[in-house]
Amino acid sequence: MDQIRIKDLQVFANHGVFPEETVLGQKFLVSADLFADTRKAGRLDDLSCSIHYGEVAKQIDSFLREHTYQLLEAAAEALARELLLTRPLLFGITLEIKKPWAPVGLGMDTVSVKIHRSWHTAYVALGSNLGAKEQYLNLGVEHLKSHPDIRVNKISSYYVTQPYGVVDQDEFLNGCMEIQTLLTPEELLDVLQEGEQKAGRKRVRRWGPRTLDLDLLFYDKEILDTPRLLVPHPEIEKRDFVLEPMNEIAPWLRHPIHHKTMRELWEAWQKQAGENMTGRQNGV
Ligand code: A4P
Ligand code: MG
Repeated sequence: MDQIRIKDLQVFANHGVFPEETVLGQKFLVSADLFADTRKAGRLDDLSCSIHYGEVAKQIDSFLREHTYQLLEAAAEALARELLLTRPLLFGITLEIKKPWAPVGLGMDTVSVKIHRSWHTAYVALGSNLGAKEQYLNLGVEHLKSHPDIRVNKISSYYVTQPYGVVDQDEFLNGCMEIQTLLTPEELLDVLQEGEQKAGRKRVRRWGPRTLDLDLLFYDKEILDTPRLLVPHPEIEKRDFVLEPMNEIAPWLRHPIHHKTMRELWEAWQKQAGENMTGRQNGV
């Protein structure tokens, strides 16, 4: 992706672990690679289609002067987030904050912290088969909408579906959402589980009845296998209650393990279900 680069912007600010640093202040040098699509601005020669680097430089300067952090890590984290939240065309940022006069009592050019942060695209499945199902799904949607680090792009229709796995339970209402987020997958899982708690979810039986289930289906193209998180969510290809709403909001999205699009997986699921039905009717 295209980049606009600000190099070694000088900011006099008060970050540091030592009291004298926060009282007296010192010089910091800030470099930022702003990731954005500059094609339209380039073709039209129009600043309103791009990111105004003068304004960004002023924003960096005032943000770092108005806040005080002990750590360069914290200053960089908060500044990157602020820029990503307030600059609509900014997709990602590589940010380096250098401290030329770090008080370590040794000869040193600079010390710096450099981070890369960006928006991520994720898909979340919603499910309920207990109580006021539609209200619980709406609660899930509102929970994500109200989070400052999440933007909801698309919400599918809600579908009435038959229980999968444990079948001796009430039918489900299911849907899917496409979101943009600054959160990591683990942080996003925490937010999803908070939403389930808000809906009074009790974990009595695995795959059992639930007021609200929020599952992380996809996170960019990542494949994750950690004690808390499997991404893509397992068995998507076998689940009509995921494939049908996903086919509605992202038919072109390709599963990073099966390498098939949501439309292809949904069509394959329907074909298989049709064959099973015909087989049963013919007594196979
Ligand atoms: N976990 C791992 N990966 C993920 C992920 N990608 N997203 C872990 C969310 N959680 C993930 O989940 C158990 C643990 O899975 C979590 O602690 C998390 O660390 P849970 O929500 O507590 O329990 P669960 O939902 O009963 O189990 P699981 O395995 O998530 O079940 P599923 O896959 O959610 O399936 N039939 C229909 N028609 N509609 C449904 O929505 N849902 C299920 C549950 C079964 N049958 C269904 C439906
Ligand atoms: Mg679940």
